[in-house]
Amino acid sequence: MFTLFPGMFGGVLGESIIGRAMAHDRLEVRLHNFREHATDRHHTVDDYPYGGGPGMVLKPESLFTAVEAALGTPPSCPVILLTPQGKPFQQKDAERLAQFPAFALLCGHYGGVDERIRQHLATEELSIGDYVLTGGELAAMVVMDAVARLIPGVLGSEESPASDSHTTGLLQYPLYTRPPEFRGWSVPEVLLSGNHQAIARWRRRQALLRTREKRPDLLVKADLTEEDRRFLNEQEP
Ligand code: 6GU
Repeated sequence: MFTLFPGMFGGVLGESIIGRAMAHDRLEVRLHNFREHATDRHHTVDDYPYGGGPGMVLKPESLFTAVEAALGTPPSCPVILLTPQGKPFQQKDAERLAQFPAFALLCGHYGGVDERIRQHLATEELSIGDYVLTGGELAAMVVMDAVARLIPGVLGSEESPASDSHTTGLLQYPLYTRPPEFRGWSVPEVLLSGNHQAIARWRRRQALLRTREKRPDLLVKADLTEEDRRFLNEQEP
């Protein structure tokens, strides 16, 4: 991570699954505050845009120097700029990035970054959605978390990513745990039946219905069997 605000990462890196993976050396995250590479007396990292206009622009020098000091010239790993102009980050990007031994995330701030950072330092640009954040840090944490949980040993065996929503292309089926009745609301009978084939069929069908209801865009791209299609057609309102 190359950021002006390394303190923002403390909570995320110290807690829960990511914290455990870091403590067990299954994941390493290096935080680089590139302000430390600014050479002027005030450690300036931003400046006014040429041609005028609102907002400040992140200067190229200290970010280039910080990345090259950490990763060499040119860096041999992906260098990803987080920006609302980037390609929308998807599960397939997380799966792709999880294959690399390392990658760098560059967090922009202020009104934007000098175009030479995009053109000559970043190897790709990612956005986490169509809304604007104050900086790339939260987006970098989202990308880091989504990739980290795909690295072998980061999730426990109880937390397998194979059945994730977005890995299967469908939303996850409904989950229930004890008690079997809570405030008069019962767990679906089939889940208590012990019939694993019936449970698997129910879950698949619930995932199909739920995806059609909430994310019809995903259903179009999902890998459906003849049986899936038949079921959905029968359920048509
Ligand atoms: Cl990567 N950065 C910022 N500043 N805002 C965003 C974003 C990134 N992705 C969505 N909104």
